Amino acid sequence: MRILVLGADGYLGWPTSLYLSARGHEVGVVDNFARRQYDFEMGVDSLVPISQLQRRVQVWKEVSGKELACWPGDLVDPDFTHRVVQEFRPEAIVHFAEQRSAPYSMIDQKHAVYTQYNNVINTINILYAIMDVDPSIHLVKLGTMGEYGTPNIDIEEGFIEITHKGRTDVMPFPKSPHSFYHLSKVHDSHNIQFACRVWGLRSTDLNQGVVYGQETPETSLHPDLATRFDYDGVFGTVLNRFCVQAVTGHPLTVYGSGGQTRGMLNILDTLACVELALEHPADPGEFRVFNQFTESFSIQQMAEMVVDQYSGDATIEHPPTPRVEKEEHYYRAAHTKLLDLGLVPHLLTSSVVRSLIAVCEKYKDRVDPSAILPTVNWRETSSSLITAGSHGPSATGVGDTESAEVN
Ligand code: NAD
Ligand code: USQ
Repeated sequence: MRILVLGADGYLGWPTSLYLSARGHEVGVVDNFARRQYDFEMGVDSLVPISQLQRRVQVWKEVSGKELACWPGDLVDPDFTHRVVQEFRPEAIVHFAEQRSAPYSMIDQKHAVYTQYNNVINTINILYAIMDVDPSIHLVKLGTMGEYGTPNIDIEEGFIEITHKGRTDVMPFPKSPHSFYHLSKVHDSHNIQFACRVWGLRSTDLNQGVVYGQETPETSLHPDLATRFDYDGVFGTVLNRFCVQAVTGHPLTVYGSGGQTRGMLNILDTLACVELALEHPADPGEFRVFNQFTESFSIQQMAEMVVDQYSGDATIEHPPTPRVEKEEHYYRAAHTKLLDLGLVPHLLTSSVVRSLIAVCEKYKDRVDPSAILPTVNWRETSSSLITAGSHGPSATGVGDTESAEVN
């Protein structure tokens, strides 16, 4: 299959590109390096060193004999997006290319606007490019479980049958997202569903949970093929962060009571789920939603797992949550559709936690302790990014970067 991977320089896009290439697909990779720019802005870096995209592509060719067609550029630019789709002529597009941090989207107005503009507009550009070039292209879009929030009822897989005043219909499941970032995914879902309904496009929305892990069989082949690993208070996700905190002697930062429950999955399952969606495409006109996670845990449970598996002393602290979220709640979300297609999950066993801790041990000298604590407060309209060399919102500069000139 000819597959275009958007956001291919990122945490998940890069290993997915290698995984699909290794399986004999022709893969094109697109990225505007915005993610690297956020690191510069915040004065932080990936725990695991990463090479530039062009170097990664070159090393992959040396290691595997396979080529990746490389398209540096910004999907917010409609001409660029159209040209890539026109010239590469994919049968499927996997779309990872968004600003994906909830705290980043809550820094201040500029970052909220940047996030929604970047994510919503680039997705609209992709829909137009597909419609103009080849409406049979299957769009596999990364959404998020956080679109649903934490309602006091079971979460269904995308849609719910509602009977209202004696009439019944199947409607999108009600959304109650956690942040301006998560809201951007809701807006994307609506736009994609609309394009499927009105233009007959085909799409799978993968409502993914929080991902953990760093190594895949392909990225482990050479140090220059490694994918990024974020641990800072803005981009680091919870389990990855807890492992870094344990190995650096920092108390594990369970926000609030830690009863927040989230769907989780191993990075290896992200790759497998994307492959399953590609192998079993949506029908023309179909907008399909898969809930892409394998297990759910409370934050407190995950912290305790890390403490139990770490060979040294690790402690847990409970700072007040900087977010506005329920700290104790009901959580039961359906996630059967990918299992029905054949997903065999990699579950969060003790040995998986230990292997994640081992990655963190290997690179712990690269950790900047000042980047660990959260600085973005959901209750304020302007938060400081207290990292090396950065002193508040005026120093964050997202609107000053070429890729983010949106205001
Ligand atoms: P990431 O930030 O590491 O990667 C995203 C990539 O997209 C980056 O390399 C960035 O430079 C690129 N990008 C952003 N805007 C772009 C644009 N306008 N044009 C071209 N490239 C652009 O994020 P990730 O963790 O790999 O996540 C990938 C996707 O999966 C995101 O859509 C995210 O919302 C979703 N997701 C991630 C997780 C997780 O735990 N990491 C969980 C659920 C869903
Ligand atoms: N949390 C802590 N301590 C920490 C970090 C996080 O208690 O040090 C808590 C948060 O308060 C939250 C939960 O852990 O309740 C998850 O936070 P997170 O930062 O790991 O994940 P989140 O902000 O939800 O975002 C991540 C990805 C995002 C993706 C989402 C999937 O960054 O791209 O969409 O996971 S989901 O959560 O299912 O929406």
